[in-house]
Amino acid sequence: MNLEEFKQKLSNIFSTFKKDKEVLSVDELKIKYLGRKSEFVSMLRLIGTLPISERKEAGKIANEFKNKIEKLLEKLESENNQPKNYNLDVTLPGKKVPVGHMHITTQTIREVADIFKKLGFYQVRYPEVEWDYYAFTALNFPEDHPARDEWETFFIDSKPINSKYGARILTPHTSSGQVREMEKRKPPIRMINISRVYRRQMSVRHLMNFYQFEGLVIDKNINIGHLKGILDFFVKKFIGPDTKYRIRPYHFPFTEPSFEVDVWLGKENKMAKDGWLEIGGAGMVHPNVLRAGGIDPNEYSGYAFGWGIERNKLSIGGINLEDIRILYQTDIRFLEQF
Ligand code: FA5
Repeated sequence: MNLEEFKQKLSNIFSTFKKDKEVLSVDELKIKYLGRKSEFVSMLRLIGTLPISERKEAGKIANEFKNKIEKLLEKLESENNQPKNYNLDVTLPGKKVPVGHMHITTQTIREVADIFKKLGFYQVRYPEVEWDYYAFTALNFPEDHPARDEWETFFIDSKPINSKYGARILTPHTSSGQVREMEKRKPPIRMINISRVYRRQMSVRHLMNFYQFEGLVIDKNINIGHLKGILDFFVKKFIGPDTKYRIRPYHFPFTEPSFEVDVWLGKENKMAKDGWLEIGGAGMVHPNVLRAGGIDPNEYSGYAFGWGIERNKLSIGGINLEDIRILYQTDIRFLEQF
């Protein structure tokens, strides 16, 4: 090889470098063009084979080649370490990743729990798979009394399997936590039991499984004024300060007297009946229920209320659903509004 051929070879290497820098990364270029096994390094070894008079010039040319490549690599590195035809425009706005949030029911459970916790209630949760005893018998429902039918219960066992507790069921209401709580704790009791309940019901106003929140307060000298005060506070805080509602006499075997509470949603509201939506039951704890929980009704009295989480949420102004079941149809277009 002579100097002329040496120059030509380096110039050829530079031409392929120019093409490669469009497709290879800076690291790959460094290895291919200046690395130990590169063509350039093997050319340096050839300098010693040139005529002595040409070696100095060849060394100078090789040095210039190396500097030129290094400069270009530095430039590429500062241009984001990407080959030029890599299609990335860092100035474009990023893609929005959809962000989920808590389901409307979970949000409501938390809101309700917060309100009652500030009023001195503690939160508990009792079994969803329950004994007939806690859901009915201990709550003063006589055996085979038609009032049980109102709860449209799912039975797990068709026959009673326990002489005291009866059959196993899916609890149809959170009131099953009342006697469980009394067995666990002596008065004063101020529980809020929020749990899932099940019923053989299905309509625009009825879900087959839904949530209830159950308040139970037992202490000395508890009277109906305390119950009304709590319900009034809750309705105004949760639904709104100007909520129109009514407390209507009703019958529950486990409270005496008993009431139902309706909220006025207006005639045009699709969930309401004649403008009113029933959101919960309440009353003074029946003496037989206190006895079942080992509490002396001559010494203590109490009140209880059991309301539906979903129905309460839907009674907030502006939410006007045609069918309560949409809550659990996992329709993102609906859920993302809350
Ligand atoms: C009860 O379940 C009583 N345990 C309430 C109670 C507790 C009364 C303590 C006295 C003392 P009721 O069946 O009415 O009562 O249900 C109470 C509330 O649960 C209803 O007002 C409604 O808000 C909700 N609810 C009842 N059934 C359904 C259903 N199928 N789907 C959605 N919400 C329902």
